[in-house]
Amino acid sequence: MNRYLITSAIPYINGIKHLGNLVGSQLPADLFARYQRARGAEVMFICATDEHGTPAELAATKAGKPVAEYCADMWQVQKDLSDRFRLSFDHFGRSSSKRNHALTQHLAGKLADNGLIEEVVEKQVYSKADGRFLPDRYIEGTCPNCGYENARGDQCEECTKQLDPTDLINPRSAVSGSTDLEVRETRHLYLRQSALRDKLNAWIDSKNDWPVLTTSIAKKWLNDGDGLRDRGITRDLDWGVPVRRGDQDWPGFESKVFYVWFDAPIEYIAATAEWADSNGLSENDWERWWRTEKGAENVRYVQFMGKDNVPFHTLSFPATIMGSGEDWKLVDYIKSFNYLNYDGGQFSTSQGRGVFMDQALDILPSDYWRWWLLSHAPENSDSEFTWENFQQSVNKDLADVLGNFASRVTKFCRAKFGEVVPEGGTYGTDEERLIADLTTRIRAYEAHMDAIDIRKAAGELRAIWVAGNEYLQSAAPWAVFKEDPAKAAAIIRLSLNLIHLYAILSAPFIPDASATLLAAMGSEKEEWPAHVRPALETLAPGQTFTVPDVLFAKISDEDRESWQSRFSGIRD
Ligand code: B3M
Ligand code: ZN
Repeated sequence: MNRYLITSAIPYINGIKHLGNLVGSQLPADLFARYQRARGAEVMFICATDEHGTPAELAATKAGKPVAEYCADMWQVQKDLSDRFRLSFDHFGRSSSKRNHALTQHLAGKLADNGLIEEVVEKQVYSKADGRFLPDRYIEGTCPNCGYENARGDQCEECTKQLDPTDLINPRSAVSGSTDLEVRETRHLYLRQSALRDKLNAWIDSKNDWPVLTTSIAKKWLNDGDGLRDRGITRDLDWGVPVRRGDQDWPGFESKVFYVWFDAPIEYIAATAEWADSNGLSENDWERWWRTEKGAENVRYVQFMGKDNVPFHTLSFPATIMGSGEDWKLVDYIKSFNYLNYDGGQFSTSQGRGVFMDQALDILPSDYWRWWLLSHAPENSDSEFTWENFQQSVNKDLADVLGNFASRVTKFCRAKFGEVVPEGGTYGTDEERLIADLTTRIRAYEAHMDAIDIRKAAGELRAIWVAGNEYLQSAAPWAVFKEDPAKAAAIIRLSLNLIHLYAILSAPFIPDASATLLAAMGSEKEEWPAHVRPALETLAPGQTFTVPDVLFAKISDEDRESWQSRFSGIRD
């Protein structure tokens, strides 16, 4: 059996995510997980909240809560929203878990044993006004690489370059805005990534099937040399994984924690252990996903993330894994995404610009969003959300094509034959042509889904829905019925089966609508259509069904305009 380990980049705990975040990692990962499950694969789908580091501390301060309490509350908020978006994680963990503490400390110990950790006295920015060091996001300024003015101390969002706080031009404190800063000395642990350059290079070079977006970013920072500069993996912060060497103290580091980007990817592994713990399972049950000597060599590991996360997943995290010398599973395929923009600008958490997950669900159910976001995923370039485009996609694809098909077929059947699959009649050339067409299209759909070409997969699914509509239009059972009711019965029987087929094929994109259709068709069979002809005989004559409620309501111009103005400003 195929086995897939699927991880989504773990969202920072610092607030509710916007739709750009959602489409850049969690949602496409869910699409792939649902699809592989439907194809009969064994899937382990993992996500978590990223709870350490400056983003968490800054957000907790802003919310006026102790950071541990803030994280616990916000985990619940994010968990509820991911449930409501139908993100089908096997486990939604927390990077602050005991498991992650222990595993992070363990891996740091292994790296040290292997000579890959160095103690360095480094220069850090200290803010006199704030009375503290300003690591990572505590400091903002101009990116030395691209000139972006709001770059943060750990990374420039604009050009994806990993930075050190001292690299920034015109630096200022993110806490107080103070520019009264000085450089002071402090001791930190460095990961000697540069020692792994050849190994990493060879590894990336072997990944010739990866998306260009992923490899181009990885190679850019690898070849530029700078991406593999040895970097500090500890910080002068209170909140985080305490620095320890395995289960031993690390002398001189008692009051320091590991850097958030050191422990966050380790949480992919730790969250799988949390999954086992919360299901009363054994070590072996999770290790078979992660340790090659325990079966993980037969697992295909796929990661999903936004492009700004690529350097950490192609360089730093693999350096941790490789450097440990242990048999941890390395990623097999990294699907990365460009940015989704919002109505002529950028989505922005810090500026509260765009539509956030909770707001989206306040106005429409998740399937509407899932369909638009996935069918417009920013795969090959940045893409843009506009309300006009959203209205058009929902009204055309979901309401006019899929929803209307289900409604016309079931209502016509109820009127002429009752709420039961009619018997009689045989197939003619129209039906044979449809079956041949669907066979080709479903195989193409599978190929795009297997390749994680999301827009192409959505396009093929839409074409599959359109094929049913065109068939119905040309077969015209309402006209045929008068002359040849048996033929009309055959057309309708086929069409009812098409609804069932659509429910199965569409479930990875729009799980709720699919469940509604399956329930209406009164069928529990959810088998993936290996062959179209038998799949179109799933609902046998005599089987009862019900007319489903309106599957997708159209978005009116008034709604569109009111949402457009409601979400034009800045969220408080
Ligand atoms: N939390 C950044 C983000 O949410 C970061 C991802 C970590 S993946 C290990 O985009
Ligand atoms: Zn930059």
